[in-house]
Amino acid sequence: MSGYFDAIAPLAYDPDGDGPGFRHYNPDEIVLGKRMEDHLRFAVAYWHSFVWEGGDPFGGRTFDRPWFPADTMELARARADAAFDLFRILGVPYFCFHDHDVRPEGASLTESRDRLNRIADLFAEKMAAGGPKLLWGTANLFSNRRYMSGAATNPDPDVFAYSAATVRACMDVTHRLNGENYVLWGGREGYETLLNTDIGQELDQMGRFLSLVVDYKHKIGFKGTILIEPKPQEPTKHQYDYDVGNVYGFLRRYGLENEVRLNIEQGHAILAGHTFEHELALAAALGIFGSIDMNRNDYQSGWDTDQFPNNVPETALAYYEVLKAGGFTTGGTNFDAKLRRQSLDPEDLVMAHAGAMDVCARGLKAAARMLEDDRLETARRDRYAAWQGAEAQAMLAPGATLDAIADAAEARGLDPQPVSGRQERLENLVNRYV
Ligand code: XLS
Ligand code: NI
Ligand code: NI
Repeated sequence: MSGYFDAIAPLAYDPDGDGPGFRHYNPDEIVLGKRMEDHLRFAVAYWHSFVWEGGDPFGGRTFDRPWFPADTMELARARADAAFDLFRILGVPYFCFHDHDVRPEGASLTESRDRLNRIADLFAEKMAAGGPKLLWGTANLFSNRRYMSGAATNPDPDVFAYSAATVRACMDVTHRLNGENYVLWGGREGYETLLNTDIGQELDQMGRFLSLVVDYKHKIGFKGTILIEPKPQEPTKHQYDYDVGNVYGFLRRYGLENEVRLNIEQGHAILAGHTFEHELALAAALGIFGSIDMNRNDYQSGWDTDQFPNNVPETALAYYEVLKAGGFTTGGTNFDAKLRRQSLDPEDLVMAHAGAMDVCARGLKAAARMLEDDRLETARRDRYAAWQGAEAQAMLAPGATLDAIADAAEARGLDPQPVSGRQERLENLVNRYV
């Protein structure tokens, strides 16, 4: 117990209440035959809630947390106590962390690994004592200046090797804590100027690194999923893991499309000029959907502001795609979200998560109703119904030739007539659920 959240009791489902509590998130409520908690699989992100200090480009720390600056193991333990207190108050089933979030870096790789292991011992105790499970672990290969020019894609092979040692330590700890996934977000895997960059060389390094990670997963018997998190800009001008389509091409090139899935973040989708649901639907269609980071950007400022979700129609359309993809298996809903820098109080941290959980619960319920009613899917199926015909199917089957299709089209005197896409009617239909 840290004492930090002492004034706040564990939150309960209290639909008509006014105080701290959930208005819509009811973990035991059955949605489409499954408990809401098991659908949503919420996770708190250690970094934004317990490491971020409230700074922006014009000013430093605004938050005053008793564990700051957490540059000793003692303060790192105090931070862990506070983190597990928040997890308990929220009743979340999962959390996520980077190595860098939970322990101060040591003077050597070995000392950093030992420190990570000691914090993992503490996590293991707290998890066994009723704490949440680990949705995913990951390595921070972007904050330290050694990663300035990339981790796996660095022109210096020593940084590649240093990154390998760091990832091994993080995968070991994730495995030991029964993490359900291991995430790689390529924060510095990109470039600033082509004038000093060999793109082909860097992509080969990144493909090799990922193959080594996959081999190591099998070597240690880690049963979780390896996830790549695409993001188009920030911090480097040109990120190699730009978006879902781009990562799929990368995975195919290095023969990893059956080994790696994606962790898709709403804010990153927006930065890439897509909607969240586009990225989710595409990943599902390509068979690489894994998990989500449910945090949005500010639509005006154009950068990754990592805000808690608060727009029900957006979350409804996202969970609609998640449900259509069969729901989460090892994945879940991670709040990779931070407070606004004026939100100083312990209550702000609790209420931000509680509100986000409620928004997701409403979105999930709306998505479930849309799916159950089947009206959207009926309309979608109807739109493609002509493809069920024998002649249409034959065009897609092996043996079809452009020649034969062209001859038949001429012989039939084809003159296709456009059909309405009915977008507004479908939008009106969606509005009845959200
Ligand atoms: C940054 C990413 C990061 C990953 C984990 O924009 O979202 O937080 O989720 O490294
Ligand atoms: Ni992000
Ligand atoms: Ni993220």
